[in-house]
Amino acid sequence: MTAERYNARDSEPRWQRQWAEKSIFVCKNDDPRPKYYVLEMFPYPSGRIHIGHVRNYTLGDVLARYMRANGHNVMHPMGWDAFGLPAENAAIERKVAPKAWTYDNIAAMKKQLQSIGLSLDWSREFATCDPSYYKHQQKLFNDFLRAGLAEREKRKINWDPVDMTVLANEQVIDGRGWRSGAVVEQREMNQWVFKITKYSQELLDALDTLDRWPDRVRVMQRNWIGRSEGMLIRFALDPATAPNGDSDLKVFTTRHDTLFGAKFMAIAPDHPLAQAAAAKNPKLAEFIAEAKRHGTAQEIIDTQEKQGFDTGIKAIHPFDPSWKLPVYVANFVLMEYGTGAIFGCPAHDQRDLDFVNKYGLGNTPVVCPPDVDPKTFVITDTAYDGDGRMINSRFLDGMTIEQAKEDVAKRLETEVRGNLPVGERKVNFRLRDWGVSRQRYWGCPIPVIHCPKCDVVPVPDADLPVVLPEDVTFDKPGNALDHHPTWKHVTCPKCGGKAQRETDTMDTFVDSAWYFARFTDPWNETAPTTRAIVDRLMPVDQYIGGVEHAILHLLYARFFTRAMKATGHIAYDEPFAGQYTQGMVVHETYQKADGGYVTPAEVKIETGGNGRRAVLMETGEEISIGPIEKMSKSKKNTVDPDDIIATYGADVARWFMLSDSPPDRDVIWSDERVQGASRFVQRLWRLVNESAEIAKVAPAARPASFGADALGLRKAAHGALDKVSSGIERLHFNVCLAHIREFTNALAEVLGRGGKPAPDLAWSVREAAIILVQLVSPMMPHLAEECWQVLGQSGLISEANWPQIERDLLVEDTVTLVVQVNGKKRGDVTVPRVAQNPEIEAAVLALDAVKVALGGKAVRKVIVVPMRIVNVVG
Ligand code: ANZ
Ligand code: ZN
Repeated sequence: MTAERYNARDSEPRWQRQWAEKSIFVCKNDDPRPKYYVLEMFPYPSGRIHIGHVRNYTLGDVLARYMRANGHNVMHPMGWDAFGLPAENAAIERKVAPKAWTYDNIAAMKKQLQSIGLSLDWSREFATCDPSYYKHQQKLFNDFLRAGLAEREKRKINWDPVDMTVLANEQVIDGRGWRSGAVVEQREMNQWVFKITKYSQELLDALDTLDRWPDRVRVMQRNWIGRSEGMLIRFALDPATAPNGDSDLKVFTTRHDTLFGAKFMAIAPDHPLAQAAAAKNPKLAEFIAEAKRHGTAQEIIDTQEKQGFDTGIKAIHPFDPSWKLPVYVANFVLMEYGTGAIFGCPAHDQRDLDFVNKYGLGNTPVVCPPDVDPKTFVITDTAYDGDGRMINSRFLDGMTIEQAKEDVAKRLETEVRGNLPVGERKVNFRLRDWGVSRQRYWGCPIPVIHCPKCDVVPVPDADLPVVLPEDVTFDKPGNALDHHPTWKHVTCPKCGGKAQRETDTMDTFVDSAWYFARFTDPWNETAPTTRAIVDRLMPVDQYIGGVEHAILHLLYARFFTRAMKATGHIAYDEPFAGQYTQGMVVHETYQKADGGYVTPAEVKIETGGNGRRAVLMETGEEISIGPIEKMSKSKKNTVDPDDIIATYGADVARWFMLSDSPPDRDVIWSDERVQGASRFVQRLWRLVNESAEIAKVAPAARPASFGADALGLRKAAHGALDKVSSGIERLHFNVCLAHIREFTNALAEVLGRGGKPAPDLAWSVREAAIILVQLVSPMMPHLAEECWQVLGQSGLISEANWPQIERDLLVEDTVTLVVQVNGKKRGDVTVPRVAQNPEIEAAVLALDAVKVALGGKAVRKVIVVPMRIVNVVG
């Protein structure tokens, strides 16, 4: 009998309704079973789910369903990262209120997410723009402020002089305001910062404990924190040349061993000494203004040409009072790093070398590579930053770099000028404190009040939340909170006088730095967390998201965890025990002769003798097939999840997402392969229906013994069960799918034999079909529920326990054979089960024990008794 085709459109909504009605994915905080917390990075409510979301949430869902079937109290929540600029842009462009726009988008995207069949606990849902969420964030801010973990600091911001507004970095395009086109200025303003640098060393050290994080993410964090061991050295300034009587120039260096190779000093354009010198030198002032116009951010500095301006100031070498070094203002020295000043050693630093070659300052090598003659060692265009011995360095000559560093450090630490040591050892971090002030409306208000008498006064905890006003207008550029007629005018909580609210809101990275902790008890109205609950449900056991968040989001979350611990909100140290970065969904691009892009839906792919060609369906025009790229609207190479689900069903989309590549690699979207996934769904459906017919006549009780056919099938079933189970635990989903396909073939082969199976085989077919359906249930849960019914199983498969593996059915991949020489046991050898005699013989003859026993005699014969013994006759 042939079953009807599986109809996803009918089946999927039906099961989704049942799951929701029975609340089976709701996690109870008092559930006594071991907890397992799976979390995918929550989405920004842009309006529509894209295919990358489908991949992200499917990966997490497979794990969540698997852990649930394995007896865990699984928490798999979902929420919305809902503050941010796009809502304000929509307000400006389309005149819709940011709040309405955001919540409408959330409603639309929630429907879409539900159509994917994810096992989410929606009872914990919140959006970061809910006052009931950001109220607690404001409380955390207050706590951090009291604990010295939040501070006010003068910071540079991007100022648009035409729109008279502060711009986010993303709003500065090629140095100009995105809307006005005006050249953006850097201004100093008071900003709130979180003191993440207090934890620099700890954030670095703890990376070593995160053994379930990808190495590349840990490396990226390590580099971002950027620990350097070096020295601060005070160079004396030649009094005859120093402006304003400055006597010292302090530099940070990691290469104090190279001091005798110094050729110049360089300071940042905004270094105080540069400012002082510029006051007397208009040309220098102009140079500095120009450098600042280009920006002083690291990325800009790395790409622009190195330029300097000789200030005329001279610095004196710490080991030789007669040695004077020119002080330049240079566009490659950052004010924000170290001391904003360096000594340049061109022979051993490429940047310094480029600089001296441009200004004719020459170089002296002071480290000679091993096996190179110091007399002939010269540097021209390529600096040498490798290992070697010191040369041209007076008392350091002959030392290793490390010895020279140590010697210099000891000397400079003990040498005193003006009551202070000339040098001190210093550990420097690249990590900066986290500036969180944003001059924007759609964000969490920073809960402080500025009073002319009392200065900064936190809003009392009892008065939280400070709620965003909804009656705002966006007709003027800048921060709508600032323009609001009444919102910012308040009385000071301390003195009762007239005061003003802070109108800055928090960086949206703050919202996402602790939401995962809030999911543990989003119902707590009085505190951000409930200690007894959060400390039990956290950390997140498996966090999954895009690699674009490998640095900032994950680092901020790790900082927040420490700050929340310090202020008594939690007890654990790290938020994410396991972390996984998934690859992107990519697709071919298609271009017309005129260069315009066309969507995959408009293109027909033809495969023929000379490869693949693409034609535009409407006109038959030949289209060129471009490179495979990340899906993007501009390249029109996107596929809409709604279309895919409507055409094939969510299970097919899920199966495809898991099948082709390991989850951390990019997956190439291909219609042909999606159709392949769809065919597999129908095949599985047919096989399960056929198996169900046999299952009906199978004995209920387990047979006492199994014949060869039945045993073969059982081995295939339990082998697949074993491999898929461990594969899911390691997130090797593509490998799991390959094993499932292989097992499906084994079952199909048995069914294909036809005839009436013996009772033991019939029993084994039923067992195999049940296992097969359970194996696919984390990946294709709707199809699995439908099959579960066909097989006459009770309840929902989403609530069923994972099948028990019968270990004695697991076929060993290798066998161990006894090795004899002339009939006497000399050892044993382990070979692949499938190994043929020549391979076994070679392995045996390579054994030391065999060589010794043969004592140089030639081998006459090797006898292999399959699976048991190898006898070497010599
Ligand atoms: C002399 C020297 C000689 C250096 C040499 C390097 C090689 P990391 O490892 O990243 O900490 N430096 C210090 N402050 C700087 C600033 N504000 N802007 C630009 N460069 C700065 O790098 C430390 C090195 O970067 C320091 O060591 C300094 O140059 C430079 F053969 O001092 B070095
Ligand atoms: Zn006051």
